[in-house]
Amino acid sequence: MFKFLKRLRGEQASAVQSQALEQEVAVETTLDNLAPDLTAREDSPVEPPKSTVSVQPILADQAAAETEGQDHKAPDQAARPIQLEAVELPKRSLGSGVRSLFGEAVNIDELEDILIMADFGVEVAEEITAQVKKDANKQGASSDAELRLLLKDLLTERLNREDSALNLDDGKLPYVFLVVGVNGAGKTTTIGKLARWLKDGDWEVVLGAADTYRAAAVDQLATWADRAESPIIRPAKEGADPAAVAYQTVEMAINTGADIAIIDTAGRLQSKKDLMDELGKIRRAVEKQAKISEVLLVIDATNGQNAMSQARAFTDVADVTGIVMTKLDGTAKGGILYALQKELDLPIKLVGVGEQINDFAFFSPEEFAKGLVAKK
Ligand SMILES: Nc1nc2c(ncn2[C@@H]2O[C@H](COP(=O)(O)OP(=O)(O)O)[C@@H](O)[C@H]2O)c(=O)[nH]1
Ligand SMILES: [Mg+2]
Repeated sequence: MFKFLKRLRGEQASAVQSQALEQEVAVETTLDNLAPDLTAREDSPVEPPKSTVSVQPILADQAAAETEGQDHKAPDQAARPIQLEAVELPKRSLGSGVRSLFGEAVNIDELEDILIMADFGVEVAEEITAQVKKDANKQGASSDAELRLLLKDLLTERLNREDSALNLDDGKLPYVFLVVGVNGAGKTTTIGKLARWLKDGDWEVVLGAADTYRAAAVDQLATWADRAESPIIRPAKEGADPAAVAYQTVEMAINTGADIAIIDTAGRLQSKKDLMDELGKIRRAVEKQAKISEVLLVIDATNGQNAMSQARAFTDVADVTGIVMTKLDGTAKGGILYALQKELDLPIKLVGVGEQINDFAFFSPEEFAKGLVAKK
């Protein structure tokens, strides 16, 4: 599991602060500094009480965050160091959200067609099938179970990337996530689930309803904000400037000492230029105060090959850092995930496997591949 840095709060925080002030130590916040502590923790047979988890003084000087074009509003932030702690987010699982490719025993002669039907794409299907055949010959694998295992291992290996974790670990708070994608892709739902998940991990979250064109969209995010017990910045009126909402969301996160601001955007795609202008304006508004940690592109897996052209429309105009693939539960065409990650050369970071609050997870190549080859 990934470990992420959030603000240390409460008594622990004040204890660390006074300790830090006495010693007048300021430690650069990098994962390297944390590494020895984390290793020690993992190796210890009994988990130490929470108060000792990461109570070495890790101080991040927020005002010193060397983000380009940064223009921090709150001057007192400069004097106040932020203390961070490394945490894991609660476990969520893909569960049975991924549909198997095989209704019957694996027949290697049908594999290519099955992969094509699952939207892996023709070339990929051909290439994977050839590789499975080659490996099967080499290892003398021929039983159903052996072939499933071969395919699972192959897919897992090929889907594995170093950059699939969310960018929540550079310690420059608040982290800001922009969430983009066409209408109906699952942006608002994903934000709600993500906010609840972070909240369960004791993070403080602020949501921004920068999809200002439809009152219903704002209300929908507000409902999720309630479920996630997190504040929301709403536009003053329908059609208000999305960039202003984004600005205020980050401002609130800074002023309340929240860990993360997540900004919902409109999915209008009238023209590339409009989209670029709007997202560019939001980006600049955010960057007046903080760095953007993630631009998450939400893609509906049930759109099959259309998902690819949709994704391109966004990756061409926004600096997308990761993909959220929703509605995997609703499709037998899970191969689109593979095709997207490869063709766009962007990591799938999160997946949605249902409409309920816990129906999503970090993308795990192994869990996903297991789901694809599972026996029904
Ligand atoms: N089955 C399923 N439905 C989803 C998932 N994510 C979102 N939805 C549904 O998709 C619809 C559109 O979602 P919404 O978040 O409003 O999309 P937005 O327009 O991009 O904000 C809603 O009915 C959601 O409940 C998912 O992972 N699985
Ligand atoms: Mg929405």
